[in-house]
Amino acid sequence: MKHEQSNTYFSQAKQVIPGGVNSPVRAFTSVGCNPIFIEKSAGSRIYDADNQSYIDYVGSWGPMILGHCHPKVVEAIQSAASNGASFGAPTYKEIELANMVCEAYPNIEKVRMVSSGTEATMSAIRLARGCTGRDKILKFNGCYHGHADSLLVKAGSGAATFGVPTSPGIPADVAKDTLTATYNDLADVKSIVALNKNEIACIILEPIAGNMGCVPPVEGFLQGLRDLCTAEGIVLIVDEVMTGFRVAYGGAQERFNVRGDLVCLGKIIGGGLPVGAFGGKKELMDQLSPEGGVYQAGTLSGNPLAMSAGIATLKLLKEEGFYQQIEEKSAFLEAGLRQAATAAGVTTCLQRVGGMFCTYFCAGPVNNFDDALTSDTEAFGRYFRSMLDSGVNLAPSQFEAGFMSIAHSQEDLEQTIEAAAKALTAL
Ligand code: HOZ
Repeated sequence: MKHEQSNTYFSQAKQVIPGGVNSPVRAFTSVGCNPIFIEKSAGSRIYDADNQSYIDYVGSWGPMILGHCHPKVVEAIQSAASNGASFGAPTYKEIELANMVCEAYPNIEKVRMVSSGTEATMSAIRLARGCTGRDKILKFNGCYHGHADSLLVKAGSGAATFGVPTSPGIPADVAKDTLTATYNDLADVKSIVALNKNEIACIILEPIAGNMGCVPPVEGFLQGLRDLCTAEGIVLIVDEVMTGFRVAYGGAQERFNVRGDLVCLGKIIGGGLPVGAFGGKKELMDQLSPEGGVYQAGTLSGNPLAMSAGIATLKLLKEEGFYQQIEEKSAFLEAGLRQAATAAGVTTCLQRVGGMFCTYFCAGPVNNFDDALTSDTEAFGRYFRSMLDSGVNLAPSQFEAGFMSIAHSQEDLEQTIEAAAKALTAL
């Protein structure tokens, strides 16, 4: 495929936007080609500036579980916009979405809306620190929780794609309070906690890591963290920005039956509009300002357009059989991709939970970030470019997850498998 218009736009963008993009992975740097500029979308497809169509498995990095431009979501946004784009004052829609979130997550009794996943995790950590009076936090190598200073340490995809584990610009004094452990290694966590007794405010994790590809928790890992946090008075923050309403209506916590003290949400709850949220039990959440002393605020928090898109989206997800259909589509794709790799004689490791998946170019299994780094990223780059050329849009980094939507048709899936067979054979 030719990308003349996209290439022209990219040159123009680089003049006025750092690297030509407003979020680094979008620059396609690690896959060895220029980014495509998107003009429009519908259902399972996006269309670039050269009017070429692609079956889309990025889905705005997760939110578009209904596919693009679902008529009910579009209508909800249009109708909200006609009443006003932003007030900086409370609206009923905030209560409606908060109720839906609380119903879906029994450990969320109160929820605060923010404008991005980064704000959600940053604020949840501040709350955990405020509630415990402790400064240190523990995160996992390869887990990404947005780009707040204390969380941009060994942060997976965005940073890993560019080979910078921890960003310059993070004060050493801030980074020193961020401890890192190996994902899926409970013994490692226990020894770090023992070494920092009564000093750790929270443990934060992606319950299925989606910023080092797609790494499910091994048996007992989540429950082990839960027990450890309870015993040590540590706040367990489950970052479900990616997995919430994605791998089940109640997210990974429903799927694995383990509950955090605080939960971060984003992506799907905004139906594609900028949103984030964090919530938990009343005792913790009531320590937030104005009830309590932990400050957190935002002009666009609870924005009526985002609330409306989120409400419309969640209503559709509640329909009978929704997640079963996502599972079936994803399982079909997984089986086809595995078969294509075997037929081509290429060693791959496909990992998937519900509608979230990743193909690594190594034997696997991939249980942590070091395992993910064994994937042949050059091979991934060639695979990515061939798929794009065949009209399939994958995330432009080995360390990101792919996302299925309800709009992907059987024909889309078959076309994707065919494209993969071609790409893998040519590797
Ligand atoms: N690494 C981010 C998603 N996991 C990238 C988001 C974006 O570029 O929009």
